[in-house]
Amino acid sequence: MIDKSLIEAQNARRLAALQSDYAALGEHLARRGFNIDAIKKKVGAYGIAIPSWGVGTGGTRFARFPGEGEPRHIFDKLEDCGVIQQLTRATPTVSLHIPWDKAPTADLLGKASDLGLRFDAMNSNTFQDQPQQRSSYKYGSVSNADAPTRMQAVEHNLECIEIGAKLGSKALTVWVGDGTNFPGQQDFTRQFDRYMDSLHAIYAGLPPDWRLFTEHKMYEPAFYSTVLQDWGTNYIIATELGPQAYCLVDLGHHAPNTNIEMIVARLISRQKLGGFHFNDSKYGDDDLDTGSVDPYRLFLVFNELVEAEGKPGFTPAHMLDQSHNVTDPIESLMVSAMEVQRAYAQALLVDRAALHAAQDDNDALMATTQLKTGFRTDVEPILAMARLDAGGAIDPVATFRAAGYRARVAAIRPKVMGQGGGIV
Ligand SMILES: [Mn+2]
Repeated sequence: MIDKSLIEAQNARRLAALQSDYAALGEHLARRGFNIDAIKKKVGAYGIAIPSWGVGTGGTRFARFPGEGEPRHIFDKLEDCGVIQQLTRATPTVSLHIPWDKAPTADLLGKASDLGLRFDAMNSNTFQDQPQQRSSYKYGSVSNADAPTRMQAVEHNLECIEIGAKLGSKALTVWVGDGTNFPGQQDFTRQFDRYMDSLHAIYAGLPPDWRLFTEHKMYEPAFYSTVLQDWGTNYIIATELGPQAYCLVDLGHHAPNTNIEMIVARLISRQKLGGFHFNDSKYGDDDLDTGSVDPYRLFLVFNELVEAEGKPGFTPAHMLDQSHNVTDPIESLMVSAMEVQRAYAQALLVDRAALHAAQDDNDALMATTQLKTGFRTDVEPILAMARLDAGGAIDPVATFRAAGYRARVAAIRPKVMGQGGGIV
């Protein structure tokens, strides 16, 4: 963890400027009818989960270039997540991936408690084979034509629920790589029927206060068809499974230029939006840093979420899901968590009454201007003040660099040459 006195010293250098910027923004927002402290409170309470695998350096299907001081195991990963939370105060939870993060639950709970972290949704892994595994997932997992293979995949998901229940998790996210690479390789309908049978068995194992998130993805690792390829199929699945089943939207899992905010609105309207995997993309499932390419799209998603705030049962889960190939993963995750909070703050600064009035008047220009006004607001003083209030850093990246954390852990964590990114 980062020394508290270093954070305080770093903050002291930036405090006067922040107070001045915050006061100026407060005045500006008051003229627009917003109370800056109320916005800050909401932003400060907005948490985003860090995926355990995100703190390692990612890779592509061509190569992986390991970074300095990468985490060796789940306890190193938790420490890195602890630093991200310590500086940003935006990431109070960690999402585990089984079996990568398997460890005695008492040790996991103890470490998380020491670091001020909790556990978010559990993630199952049936897209690769593990040593000593009975059946291979080469031709699919929960939808495999072979019944014992499907059963093995179901059992793995039930084990994830069992582990998660001990850790205080309340959700299971199921993403599978099942699909085909050739027309005719599998019968679409029979494959999907097998998927549904398996998911029914997993759903039956949910504790009553748990949610099941199914995550659609258009393509990859299968490149001709994917068993759960889009939000429509995802909606069918969540609806057929029952009230504890929800759709998870990974921003990168759609065709380029897909209107994702509209998908979000549709799922909200039918009470089936379970949550998000945040990232950004240019061409496909690029897993680029959240908000790095198209921050306006992220804002438009949050515009829908703010519009739905307060609806009964509306509690979407939020996780970053991105691959860091050329940056320090801790720095990228800190910046991305702040980008999520930024989009939320900007969406909170849309004049909803004026927006609705313009929509009712068919005044397209004024309606879209209301959105732009929110998006154009520089909310950085709100985010920084929320962090400061919570004991975090005014400038997390500068403070992280000043602390020399990466060099310190690099001295005790050897470089691991590995293949593949392990990003879902
Ligand atoms: Mn994902």
